[in-house]
Order: sequence, then structure tokens, then C-alpha cells
Amino acid sequence: MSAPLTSTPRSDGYRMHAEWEPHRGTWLIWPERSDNWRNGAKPAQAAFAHVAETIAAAEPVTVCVSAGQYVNARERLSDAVRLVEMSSNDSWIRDCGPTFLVNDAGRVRGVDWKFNAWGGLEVGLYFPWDADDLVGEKVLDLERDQRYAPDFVLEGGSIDVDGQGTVLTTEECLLHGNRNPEMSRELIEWHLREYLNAETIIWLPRGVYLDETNGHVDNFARFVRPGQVMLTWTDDESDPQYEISNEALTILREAKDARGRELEITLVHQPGPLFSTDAEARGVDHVPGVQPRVAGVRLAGSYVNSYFANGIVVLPVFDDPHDEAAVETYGQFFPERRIVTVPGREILLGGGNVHCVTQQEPFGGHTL
Ligand code: KQY
Repeated sequence: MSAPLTSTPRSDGYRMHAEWEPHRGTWLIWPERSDNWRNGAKPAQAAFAHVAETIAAAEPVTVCVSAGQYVNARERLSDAVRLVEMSSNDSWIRDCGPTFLVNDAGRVRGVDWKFNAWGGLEVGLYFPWDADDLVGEKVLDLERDQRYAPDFVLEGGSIDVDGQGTVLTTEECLLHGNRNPEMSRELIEWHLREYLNAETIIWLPRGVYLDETNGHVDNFARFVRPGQVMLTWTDDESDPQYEISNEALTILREAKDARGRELEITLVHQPGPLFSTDAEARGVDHVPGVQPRVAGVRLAGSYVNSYFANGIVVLPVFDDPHDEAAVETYGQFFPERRIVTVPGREILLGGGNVHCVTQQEPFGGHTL
């Protein structure tokens, strides 16, 4: 185990970069567990491969894969994708991977948070999660990046930053009794300020309706540039999502970012609502202690769960009437980038989407 730094990023002048800043590359983890991914994870592997190849056309991609899946993954991925053998419990590197940081000289470090599978023994999604919890450290080791390791449970999908000192997050997740129950809100804020180098934290009460992560903000509301936020929305007042989005909108309208700017908010209408089918649920193995996949359950589908890579945006679409408007909105957010759509349903069936399965490493600009 490499020894972590005992200072904090804030005191050392490192900050979490915004996702739209230049990347050195992107990390993913190869999916394989058949108690989360249907049909032996084959459709999920095709979906992850599609995402990896899409990003690899824009920047270097590394996929972490178990020893048992190495040969299979190598055959299903092109040579443009680097494969690294690494153990994990599932495939959500946004959440179990490191949060990369940069300083003004372009040097890169990372935060290796504690990971407890979205809630630990009581209501977490699976046990064990020890291999996932080591992913952050292993990735930073491979990159020879120095590591901060606070005693603090946090998933990367539960925070979003503008790279200029503002953090967006949800109370539903960060203040949930299954993450850091012994910590006060003030202490949780202290960790965000110190380890992301932030000034202002904007708390939204809840995330997407029935999101199994306890309302991760990366599926709900995200910065698209400083001062501008996209928010999952529905026009249907009878949909439980309406009240959730509306309360967030009120807060965002009143909020100011770390530089004192008011926020411009763009509403992105949700797909569906989408529900899992009988055939989809039947394809998932039942294992005690692992969240079951049940037919007819409402899926937490969202267009906000996209990924900004160098020169492109990878946007999940659902063969849904709202797809077109989402593509158009992203085109307005990012006129200088290509909006590349990928089928989003398969990853959604596993509980997340494109943003949840990717982790960006900032370019920084330094050489070793
Ligand atoms: O929202 C995310 N960042 C990840 C979703 C993980 C779902 C686990 N089944």
C-alpha cells in the first residue's frame, strides 16, 4: 500500500477539475457480475465496449478487467483500448475510482475515498465491496499520482463541480445515515471543501426518483460550464419526479456559485418514465445479499448521466420520444463538441449510466 499524503488538496493547492477541461484519458471497469447484469453480463459488455470505443476515438481509454475476463475483454475491445488486470466487485468506476485533482502547475494527484457499495451492510447494493474499495488506490498507483485518503465515504457520482470552487450535491445521498453517519453536515462540508478545494456547496434535497444510489447528483443535475447547470425535468405534474425537480429548481434559482454568479438553469426532460421488463429482470441471477432486479420496477433514466470527453459528449439515449430534444439541448451546451449518442438502456438496467461507468483523468500538462 502506498502511503497517503497527510495534508489536504486545499492546503497543497490542488482542486478537482471540471469534466469539460482537457483529459489525459478515461478509465472504465469491465462488467461481469451476473447478479447485476442480465444474461451473464454479455449485453452489458457490449454496451460498455461501445462506450469505451466511442471515447477511445477521442482520448486514451483504459479498461480495468478481472483475470478471468481478460481474454474475453481483449477480444471484444479494439487495440485502441488499453486493458489493465484489476479486481473489482462491479463496474462503476465513477463511484469506486479516484477523484483526480490538478494544481496550477499541471501536476495531478487523486483522492481515494472510502467506498461502501452505496450504503454498507444495512442497505448497500452488495457485499463484499473490498475489491472496489481498492480501485482508487490501484489506479493512482498505476499513474504514479500521489494520493489523499480521507476517512470519508464518498462516491464520485454524488458530487459535481464547476472547477472554480463550486460543488453540487444532494442531501439524500451525502447526509444519508448509510454513508458517514457519525459526521455532522458541517464536517461533511469540511471534507468537500478540503478534498475538492471548494468554497461553495449547493445542496439539493433529492435526486432522481427511485435512484438506487440514494439520489446521486450525476444522474440529476450537473454543471455544463461555470454558471450553467442542467437539471432533469418532467412536465408531468403527477409524476413524483416533478416535485423533486421543482424543489431543486427553486434552490438552484436562488443559489450563487463560488464566484458569486447566479446560475443559468436548463431543464432536460427525462425519458419515459422507463420500466424494466419481465425478460430483462429474468436474465439477472438472484443472489442473497445482492439487490434483486425485479420486473416492472421504474428505472432512474436520465439524459444528465452523460460524459464529456475531449471534443465529444457521450450521451445515452433510450429510443424514446425525448431523445431528440436531449441531443438538441446538448448541442446548444457544447457547440464546439460532437454529441455522440450511445444506447443507454443496458447500463441503466444495472442502475446507472455513461457517467457512472467512466472516470476522467485530467491532462494537467505535466510530464513525469
Ligand atoms: O450513479 C452512479 N454514479 C452509479 C450508479 C451505480 C449503480 C449500482 N448498481
